[in-house]
Amino acid sequence: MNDLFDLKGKVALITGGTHGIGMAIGKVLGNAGAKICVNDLSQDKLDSCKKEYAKFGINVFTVVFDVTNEEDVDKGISAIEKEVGAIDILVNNAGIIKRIPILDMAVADYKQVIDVDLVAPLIVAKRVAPKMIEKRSGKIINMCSMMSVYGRNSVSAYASAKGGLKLLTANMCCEWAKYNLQINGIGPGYIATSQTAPIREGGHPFNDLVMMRTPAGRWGEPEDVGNAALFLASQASNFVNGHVLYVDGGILANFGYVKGENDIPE
Ligand code: NAP
Ligand code: GCO
Repeated sequence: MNDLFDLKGKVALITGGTHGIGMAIGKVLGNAGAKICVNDLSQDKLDSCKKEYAKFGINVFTVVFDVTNEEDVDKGISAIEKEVGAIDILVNNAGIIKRIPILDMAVADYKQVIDVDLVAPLIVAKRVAPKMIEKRSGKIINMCSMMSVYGRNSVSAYASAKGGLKLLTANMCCEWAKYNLQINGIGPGYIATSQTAPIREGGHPFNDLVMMRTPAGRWGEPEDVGNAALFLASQASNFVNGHVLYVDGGILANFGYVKGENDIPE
């Protein structure tokens, strides 16, 4: 059973893996034996993440590149292929969010979120998939969201991107599954990271909403997502394809509120 989750000899790239969900995924896949590569926009963040990974015995390979820039991505992936090896597991994790009501949002802001959260996973996958296809083996995990299926006020750009990423994942599956590539998404619910800190900390009312709407009654931890990524990166998921695995404490299953026992009329 353990061999199914053994990633020894595999090379994994987690984009934006210097903290948050990406780092949690890097630690779990590294702990399963994969050689971990991460990129970021910032060399400083890459340098400090090296120390954090090292605390877990993971010697991470770091490379600076902007996932939205095709030339940058090509140079970055070439460096990984030269120094570490061809990528077996790609986690398209890098992402941004802008919380701006539609009428207040500049089109440039909308386009920037689409570029990072939807176009960049295409750019990176287009660069990585050909070698996976040659090898007839590869795992791609696109970081979707519960906003791949739900909207909410102020996150139109983000939800548009994550909704598109759900169907880009399906289309990668349609075109590449025949080469033994498994391309799936992960749809985290509300996870305690720097991205959600503005709506979670300081008594923000959104925190109460998440606590009431999430049957598990808590925010997710990055490690909750990391564990799901191990399944989708391993042999255990070889017949799972084009799927989005939601890691959300049950929020998508819940129309109602959860507040203690029977506080809300049935
Ligand atoms: P985060 O803390 O904001 O981390 C995002 C990472 O992406 C950062 O390392 C960031 O680097 C990197 N990044 C952004 N733009 C980039 C670019 N152009 N090129 C390279 N790297 C770039 O977010 P998180 O909460 O860990 O989320 C990670 C992923 O999960 C995102 O795709 C997010 O949409 C998704 N997600 C998060 C939640 C949640 O509740 N937290 C829920 C569902 C989905 P810098 O720090 O240097 O900018
Ligand atoms: C928000 C949050 C969400 C989470 C996540 C939920 O402002 O609603 O940031 O978008 O990041 O995507 O799945």
